[in-house]
Amino acid sequence: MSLRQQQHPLIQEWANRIEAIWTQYLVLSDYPLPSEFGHVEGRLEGEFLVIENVCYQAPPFRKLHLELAKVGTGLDILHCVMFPDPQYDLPLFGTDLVGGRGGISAAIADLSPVTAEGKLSPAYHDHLSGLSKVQFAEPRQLPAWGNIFSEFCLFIRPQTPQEEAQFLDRVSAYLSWHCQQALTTQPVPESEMDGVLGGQRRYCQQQQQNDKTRRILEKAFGTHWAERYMTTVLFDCP
Ligand code: 18B
Repeated sequence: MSLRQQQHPLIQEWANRIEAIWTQYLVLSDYPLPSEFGHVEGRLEGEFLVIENVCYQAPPFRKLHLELAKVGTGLDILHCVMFPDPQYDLPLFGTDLVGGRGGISAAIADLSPVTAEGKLSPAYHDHLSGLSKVQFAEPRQLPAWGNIFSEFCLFIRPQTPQEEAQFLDRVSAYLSWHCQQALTTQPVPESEMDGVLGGQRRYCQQQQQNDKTRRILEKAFGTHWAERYMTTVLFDCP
């Protein structure tokens, strides 16, 4: 049985939808992830940690990364980030689902701005502002490093199957819109590329401060490996 089939149902569904939306809108080709990182296994406090990575490139994205991880039988994780080519002033789409036996504890998705002013473009801002309002019983508080996220960041602990479905619908809408928008976006002039790159770098630096992610990787694979993985596979910057 594949790792995906052993994951929490919401994780399976979100992973399938992400791939379906990518396939619908983008022209995917393989991304050369170092082969040692495709499928990874380690041990965490006597429990097994399995990681499976799927990675593509597709104009105008330099890297589309979807990762599924399972820690023992108790913790399932989905992680996904879409990195645009630095010639495009596009936000970074990122999402994380973390689930235990008690259900999904963290469901996060955002379109995070990369420009110096930390603002989404008017097109994104207007579109996202215009979506119907959604309410969740248990919104969660972002940690301090989360100042990279936009005002449209969803971070919740879903309470019911209805809330799980509502989360999926909303974040699928973010992702579909983002793919369509990306395809019509023009490259920035050379002089603005540094600003975009700087924004992507800042996003990666902040994400690398997520101790909850780092701790799991360190326990299973050691500090050195965790650092390399977080800076080259999860949040690398050109
Ligand atoms: N992340 N997550 O991706 N993380 O990668 N994640 C957790 O219920 C992993 C991203 C984000 O409250 C938790 O508290 C592992 C992206 C935020 O301090 C665990 C991997 C985003 C939090 C993990 C992984 C992102 C968070 C705790 C590699 C957003 C809350 C779960 C496979 C776009 C942090 C909980 C806080 C939490 C683990 C966000 C265990 C190992 C792309 C904001």
